[in-house]
This record gives sequence, structure tokens and C-alpha cells, in this order.
Amino acid sequence: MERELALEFVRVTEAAALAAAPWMGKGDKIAADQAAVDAMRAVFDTVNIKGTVVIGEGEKDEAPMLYIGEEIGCSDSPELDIAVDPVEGTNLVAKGSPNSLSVVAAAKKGCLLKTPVWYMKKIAVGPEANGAIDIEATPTENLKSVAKAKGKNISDITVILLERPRHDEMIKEIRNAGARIKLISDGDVAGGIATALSHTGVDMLMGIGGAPEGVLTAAALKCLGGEIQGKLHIRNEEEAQRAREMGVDDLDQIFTTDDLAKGRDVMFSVTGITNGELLKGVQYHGDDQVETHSIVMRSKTGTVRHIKAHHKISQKPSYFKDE
Ligand code: VTB
Ligand code: MG
Ligand code: MG
Repeated sequence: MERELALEFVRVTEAAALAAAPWMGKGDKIAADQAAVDAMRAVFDTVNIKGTVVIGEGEKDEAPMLYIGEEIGCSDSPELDIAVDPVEGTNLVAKGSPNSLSVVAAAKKGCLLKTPVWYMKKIAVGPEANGAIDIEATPTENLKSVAKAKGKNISDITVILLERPRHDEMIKEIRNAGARIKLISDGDVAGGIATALSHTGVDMLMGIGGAPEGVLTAAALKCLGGEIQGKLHIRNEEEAQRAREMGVDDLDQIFTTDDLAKGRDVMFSVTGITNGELLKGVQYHGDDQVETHSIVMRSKTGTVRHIKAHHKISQKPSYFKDE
């Protein structure tokens, strides 16, 4: 992938964030998502790639989405796999809660895992603890190993988890082990990326979240030098069947960062929608001035760019406006 594409992908996530942000706090997560999907699709259509959407993210929540298999971009090459989540955390936008993001990952064709089921058990860490996690081990064992790798006590480690009844046992064990916990209502992509950015104060992500979100997190962590391990969380025979049909012979397979996002050349762009510890959200300064905050990164070079942009909404196409 030409490096210039990184800037194009920032334009894509900026557009989706700018389209979703007017919906903050309006209680309508579908409208926020639809606005972001439309803007993302429109900007992708101006990018010189032959992209295929491998992750459109919306199935589980029956949300508006770019469709899996949808062709995007306006060129015959390069042929890329594209994974998107136009709004990761639609509830967060609807309520005005922190950490909603717009994200895009890109890699060479065939490199991003097409997730066969909706849920994935995950464990993720930043670069200092790369190599110190094992999804088959207990939370306590993982906490010990990550604390050691980071030169911390377990009591210094902060674990981020989705607040769900399915995590009750895990939460109990993490508390007993003495670590700190940050429970989130949605947004485990933000949680996964946070493990690799020291200013967030998050050391690990654990628990079961969306499988598409697992691939997106893997793409980001690959660029940041972190690690994720995932196992499909299969809830019934129908899902097991679907996974087998999509080529997963061993339903207990451990997916590594490289299995989820293959190859040396992965790009990832993320723009904040609502304010969060990862990124500031879209800021309205009046007088037609709107500010966005994004991070764009490439695994090939390991460059991580923080991009603050000022937009004049009146000079942009209509899909940026709250109509
Ligand atoms: C997570 C979270 C998403 O889904 O993946 C979660 O990151 C997992 O599913 O923002 P449940 O909500 O069903 O537990 C979201 O909350 C929504 O896609
Ligand atoms: Mg999502
Ligand atoms: Mg979404």
C-alpha cells in the first residue's frame, strides 16, 4: 500500500465522525450510525483503491453498515481488504458517553479475517506485555505475567472489560487477584487500543466482545506493537456450523494478532466521535469551525500519527451536515 493512503483513510474516519457527531445525545443510535455509514461510503468512493469490505460490523446489532463483500474505492488497484466500524459504540453516541470512535483497517486482499460468528473471547495488551499473555490461562495467571513484563505489581494493573453478566466470574477473579478494573458499557475497540497507549492508564483488555471488533483491534495493535489473542465465542450449533463452513476446522483455535490481521502492511485510522481517554471527540467551535482528532498508523513502518484537523462544514458535501 502506498503510504499516501494513510491520509485518505483519515479522511474516511473523519467524515464518518463528523457525520455521526451531530447525533450525540439525541438518543437515536441508528440515525448516528446511518449518517456515519453514508459519509464513510461516500468518501471511500473517492479513494484510489479496489477495496472489498470484509468487516462491515453491523450484523450483530442489526445496525446500518457497509456490506460484507461491498466493493469500495474508485480504482482497479491496489486490491485491499477493508474492515470498518463507522461508529464503534453507537449507544455511546446516542447517550453522549465517552469513547465512541470511527475506525477503518486496511490490508492486502486476504489479510483481514472474515469473522464467521458475532462474538469473540479476547485478551489484549500493549507492546511492553507483548508475549506475556495466554488466552488459555486464568485471569490471575495473565495478570501475574503482564505485571511482571511491565515491572508493576498486580495492584498497579488496570484491566478494561465490557460490563456484562457474562463477565461476572472473570470480574470476581480479577478483583480477588488485586488488580484495578475499568468497566465499560460499549466500545471494546477503544479498550483494546488503550492498552497500547500509556496515557490511557489501561494495561489489559479481557472478556467477550464483538468478533469484528477483535479484527479491528488486532489491526491497530499490530501497528502499535501490542498483542491480542482471540477465540471464537460460539453460542449454538448453528454458529458452530457457520464457523466450519467459513473454514474454521478447529472451533477452539486461538487467533493471534497475525491470524486476525495478516501480513506486514496493515493500516489503521481512528477518529474520536465523543470525547474519551484515547482521543478527543468532534469539537464545535462555532463560526463554522469544527475540530477532529485522529490517529493513523502503519504496521510496516510503525509510524503513529496524531492528526488534529479543522473543518469548515459549510464547504463540505451535504453528508457531513445534520439534515
Ligand atoms: C462490543 C463493543 C461494541 O458490542 O464488541 C460489544 O465494542 C459486544 O456485544 O461497541 P454485546 O453488546 O452484545 O455484549 C458493542 O457494544 C456494540 O457493537
Ligand atoms: Mg462496533
Ligand atoms: Mg458500529
